[in-house]
Amino acid sequence: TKQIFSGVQPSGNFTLGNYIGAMKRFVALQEEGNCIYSIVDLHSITVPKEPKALREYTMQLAAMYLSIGINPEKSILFIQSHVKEHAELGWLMQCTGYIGELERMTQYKDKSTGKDVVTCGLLTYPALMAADILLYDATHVPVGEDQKQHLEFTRDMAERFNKKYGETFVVPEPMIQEFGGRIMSLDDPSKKMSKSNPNAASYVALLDEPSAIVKKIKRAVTDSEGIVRYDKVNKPAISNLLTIYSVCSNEPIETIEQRYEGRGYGDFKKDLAEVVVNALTPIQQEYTRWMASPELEDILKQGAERATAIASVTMDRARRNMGLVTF
Ligand code: AQP
Repeated sequence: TKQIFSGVQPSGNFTLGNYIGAMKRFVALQEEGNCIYSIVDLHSITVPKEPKALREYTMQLAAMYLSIGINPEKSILFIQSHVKEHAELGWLMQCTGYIGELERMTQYKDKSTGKDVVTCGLLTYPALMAADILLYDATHVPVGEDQKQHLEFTRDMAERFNKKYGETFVVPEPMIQEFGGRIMSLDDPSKKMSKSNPNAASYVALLDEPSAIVKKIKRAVTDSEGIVRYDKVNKPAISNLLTIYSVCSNEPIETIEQRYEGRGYGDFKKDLAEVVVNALTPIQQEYTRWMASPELEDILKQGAERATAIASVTMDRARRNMGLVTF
């Protein structure tokens, strides 16, 4: 059976990109193996947050996971900082990876360029991510395409550690969708849709009101050809909108292309907004329910216990193999 691990950062404003690229698949994967999903708060503090906002985002993400259909009886859902082994193995991974490898990461370059101050954690982020995955002997890791390089690093760490200290970790496989693995910004199809983009018109947030969704999609960048056709190279903006349409409506691209033959972008965008609103409305309703639910805390506590039971075994093995004394 597959052992599946993935995480999302509680940095607020979860976007359609997060949903289509990663979270939507988390739900389906519950039928394919043992799933372990984390709210990776330790990752989110690599860019310092207001304590109050971090607390809120964390609980909001927990509610969001449940709202999209993560079943806590099937899957383990937990807050990363509740399982201390993440920080501990993260350190061992920092002592396994090299600075040069970390400095080459495009996410690090993107997020550090032009900043007055950059935390140490932003650089060592991939070491912590490697720990997250390796702790659970994950065989499969569903992520968006932006995480591909970090996944490669995780595999390198597992192999390097195993070679040096003996068989300790399972080398995981990334699961990146060819279609939807990289949703682009609405205002610039050359940039990925990102929740930390200061321009809120660049993304659809999962919790956006219908009227905001309609407005954002109406304003989305297109091209001057006026033909609804999928062509990632020459028509990146329309291809991105088609991808969103297709995933949210569960219809193949060709069906959608045919529907808008001879019609302009106006009709297409109007319907796209409706499709997105229809996909998000039930999630938003569930979300309101979960945010008010007293069960939320218990689910996370239980998740942390179940996660610790697995992580502590791997941690012992890593400690022992590396030569840290264990009694
Ligand atoms: N635009 C995207 N298209 C497809 N997948 C995406 N993911 C993120 N953006 C897109 C995937 O969502 C999962 C959770 O992401 P994360 O919380 O770890 O943060 P991130 O990858 O750094 O995404 P953001 O939205 O850009 O967040 P910020 O702005 O805070 O950095 C991951 O599997 C990711 O691949």
